[in-house]
Amino acid sequence: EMTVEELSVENCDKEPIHIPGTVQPFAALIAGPLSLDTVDFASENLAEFLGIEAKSVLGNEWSSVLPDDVLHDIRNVLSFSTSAAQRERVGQYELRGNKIEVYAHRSPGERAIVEFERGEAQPLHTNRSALEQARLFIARAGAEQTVDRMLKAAVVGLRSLSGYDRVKAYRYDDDGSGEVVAEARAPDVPSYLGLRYPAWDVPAQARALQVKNPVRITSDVYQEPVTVLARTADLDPLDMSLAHTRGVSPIHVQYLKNMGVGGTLTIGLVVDGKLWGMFACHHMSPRVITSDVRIACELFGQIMSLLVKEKTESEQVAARARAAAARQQIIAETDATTDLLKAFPSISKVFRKLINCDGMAILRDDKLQTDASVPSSEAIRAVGGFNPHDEDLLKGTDSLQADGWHNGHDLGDTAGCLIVRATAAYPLQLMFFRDEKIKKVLWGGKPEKKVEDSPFGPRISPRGSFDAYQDEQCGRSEPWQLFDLTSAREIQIMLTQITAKGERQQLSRHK
Ligand code: BLA
Repeated sequence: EMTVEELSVENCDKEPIHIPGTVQPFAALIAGPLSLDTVDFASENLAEFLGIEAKSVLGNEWSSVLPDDVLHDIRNVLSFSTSAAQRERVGQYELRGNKIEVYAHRSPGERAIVEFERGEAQPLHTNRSALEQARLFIARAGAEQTVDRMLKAAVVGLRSLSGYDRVKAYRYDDDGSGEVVAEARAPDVPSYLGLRYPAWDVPAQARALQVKNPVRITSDVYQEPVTVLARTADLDPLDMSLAHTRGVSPIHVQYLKNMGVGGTLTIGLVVDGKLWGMFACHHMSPRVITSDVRIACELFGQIMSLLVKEKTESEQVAARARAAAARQQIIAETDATTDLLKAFPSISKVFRKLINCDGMAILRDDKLQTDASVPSSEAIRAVGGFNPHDEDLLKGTDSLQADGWHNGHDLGDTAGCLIVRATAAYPLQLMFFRDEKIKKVLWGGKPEKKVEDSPFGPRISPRGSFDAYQDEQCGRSEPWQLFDLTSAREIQIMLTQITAKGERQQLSRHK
């Protein structure tokens, strides 16, 4: 196991955050074998919830800690959980004078983990129940037609449901970096809308956990972590992947402090089993929301994930239809490949609506026409260098530099390129270019002052993240999405048809 001293920005993806050995003070836990014979683990704050000292229960039977009816209910919950375990509510009980909410799940390694939270309901700021609110906001967000608009409505709803000061929808790129794409916030709270973060900020193991267990609460960045005591030192560490009270990584706590945040709630958005994004909720002061609100937020996130998939698919269908219509239009107006070159200035406008890019070129033999932001003509010719052995009619890269396509010629602002060719044998190609991403990234809110003296170095701050993001994304464009490839495929068909038409016309002219 790593100590805090060994942690640094270079190795934070190695921190075993699923076995922190601590819980957060808002809840306590005990754990042991599924048989509930012995208590192997107990958090040091157990007495605050159950009135029994943690030290005194280690090694005892569970029946000496909890009344029979509670144990009976816990057994029931555990027997229903499959190995893809879910944390489930066992019930609310009066335990030594305290109202206690009890939650149980099977942890990886076939252990029972039981979490105890305080039962007194925190008054919501409306008299609607959390579930009613979730239903209402799901309906409102779901009524929007596109993913972007849905997320804008979703953050407003989730802010109302969760009560956090600032709620952001964050979208991951394939490389684990990401962007704040929607935000709802209290008026006096700084905005993070449009900000980008490097993959480091949510390291790989934390992203993997967001898939396993989408709910993550950090109740108070100033809290003292509570140690989880083990019966003996030789037990395998307790895997808290699915526990809500899992202790927080010290390096992440520092990051949140540097952001000026007191407490957070994060809900992972998982589409087709892959992490797609998250809702990140920040409160300027510490905040614990009751488990039922947390669960309503989780449900909200699950349904948003499904709707992301649904709306992405219908956007895809619409894009395909638009591309097909444009294809028909261009084919009708063009009757030979030469004409495609001549018509390029007006046709490029149609293309650029189909494929989101910063510039375009058409290259036939050595004839070149360009529109908007493109690399030098030498670079275009090098990139488009016709190779009759290359069978790919469609190929793209988000980094010409990294993929070595440009032979060292000047790329200007360009970083990414998508090439569409008529046929493998015919040297006609359309090229779509994208500028380097960091040239376009805006640092939305005023960058906070750099935190130089944080124990983990200056990287752990919003401004430091931006510098790291710039390093990480240097020489890259936005990646080409499925969306772009769908349109590109339509354009490819069009090129083939135009080429065939041109060849037919030439043939009849020669007759
Ligand atoms: C975890 N970092 C996280 C998590 C988020 C972020 C959402 C998931 C866990 C949680 O929500 O508490 C980052 N939060 C963000 C970002 C936004 C946000 C990008 O609201 C944007 C709006 N973090 C770093 C660096 C390291 C690091 C450099 O920036 C390590 C060197 C570590 N981040 C780190 C670790 C975790 C984490 C270890 C896991 C924390 C845990 O679960 O205990």
